[in-house]
Amino acid sequence: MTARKTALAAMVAAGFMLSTSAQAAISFASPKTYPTGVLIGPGPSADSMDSADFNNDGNIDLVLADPYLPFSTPVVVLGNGDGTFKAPIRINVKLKDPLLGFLDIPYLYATQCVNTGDVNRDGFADIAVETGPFVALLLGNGDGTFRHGTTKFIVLGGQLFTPLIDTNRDGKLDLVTGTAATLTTFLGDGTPKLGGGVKISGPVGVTAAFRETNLNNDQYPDAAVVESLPGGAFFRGVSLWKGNGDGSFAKLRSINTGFIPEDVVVADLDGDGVDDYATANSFSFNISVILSSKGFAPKTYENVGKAGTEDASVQNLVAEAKQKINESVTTDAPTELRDILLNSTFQPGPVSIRAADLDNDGDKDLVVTSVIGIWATVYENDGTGKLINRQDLPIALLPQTPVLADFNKDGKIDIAVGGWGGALGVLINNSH
Ligand SMILES: [Ca+2]
Ligand SMILES: [Ca+2]
Ligand SMILES: [Ca+2]
Ligand SMILES: [Ca+2]
Repeated sequence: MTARKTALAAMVAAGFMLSTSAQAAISFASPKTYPTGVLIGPGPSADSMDSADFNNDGNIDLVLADPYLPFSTPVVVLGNGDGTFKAPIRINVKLKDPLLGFLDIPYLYATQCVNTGDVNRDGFADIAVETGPFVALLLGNGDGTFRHGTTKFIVLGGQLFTPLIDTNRDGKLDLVTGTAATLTTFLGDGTPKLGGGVKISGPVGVTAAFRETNLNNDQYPDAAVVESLPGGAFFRGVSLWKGNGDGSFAKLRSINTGFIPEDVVVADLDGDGVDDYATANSFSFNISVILSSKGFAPKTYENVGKAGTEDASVQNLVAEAKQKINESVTTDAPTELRDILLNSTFQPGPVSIRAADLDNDGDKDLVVTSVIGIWATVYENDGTGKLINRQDLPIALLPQTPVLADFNKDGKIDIAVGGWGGALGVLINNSH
């Protein structure tokens, strides 16, 4: 109680958003812990844990990177569908080194990140990993086991991520990763080989996270990238990139955040139809919330009028906005994206941030894990992007990348996160 009062007082003192309005409270049951076999933890990569149904039983499963010890392949933890998890299974796949070529060797460098998706479109979830100077694809067999898909050489960049995104909307997943001074996209051809060619985007500073976003309402995914920007937002930025539709991206602008962000989450936090952003700033010990409005997306302007209005002034606004959007995407001029930057109060070394509607009230709430501590910090969204009712929930020792999903199929989003000591902490959502 005292701690809560102190936290609230600190929030008021910091001028952070505070609401006294009654809200449906977010609550979680006491944490349960399951073994992962990943002793030091799945690592600080923005994507050190992910989820998919690997054994096709309808239950959400987890995969964790094991980044610290050589020969450490990822670990799969199968879900029982009731919020509990089975014993961990180390993925037993050899990596064919594309440089040496003649050897099937275990991973030399351990796995730094994991991202799931069905690359070869066989209905079974696959896993993309980064391991040393390689990205590799582990093909799911649909029973919780995997086989080697492909391995590609990369020139290492900063923090590691391998999201599987259909960048050119051809129905085939592509693999995007951060490389030295660039972003590299391996275009998928629907086969296990990711054989559709390579696209390079840049230049880019040292990258820490890559998330899909929508900047301009065209059919192609855009990107929010956590990036240190020499000469610009040095060590403190998230940059927004327009997807060119061919697998490459063009940087439109950067936004200053707190110091050394490690992760960014994309979510429409204020309900205006435009993506907003929040970053986990590991060295300013806070999170930044960037509310976008009247941005690249004309949708905001259309919302100026009431639904179905024929008001000419609104139509003019829309036309004007579209004109500006066209200008902004064809030049490097500052865009119309207006951001409101709000920094939270103290977080002990926040490294990961995720969004989901935890109380089923229609807005995305935030979950932050901090690598110095034992907590998943939950912020309730009041529907306008203001974060209220902060709760620091014990979940695991030095918790790293959380996965938000409904593990027990009760319609409420739960939290799982791997931490040190081989522990998977799970918080089951029991909000009313
Ligand atoms: Ca499953
Ligand atoms: Ca597959
Ligand atoms: Ca909510
Ligand atoms: Ca649930």
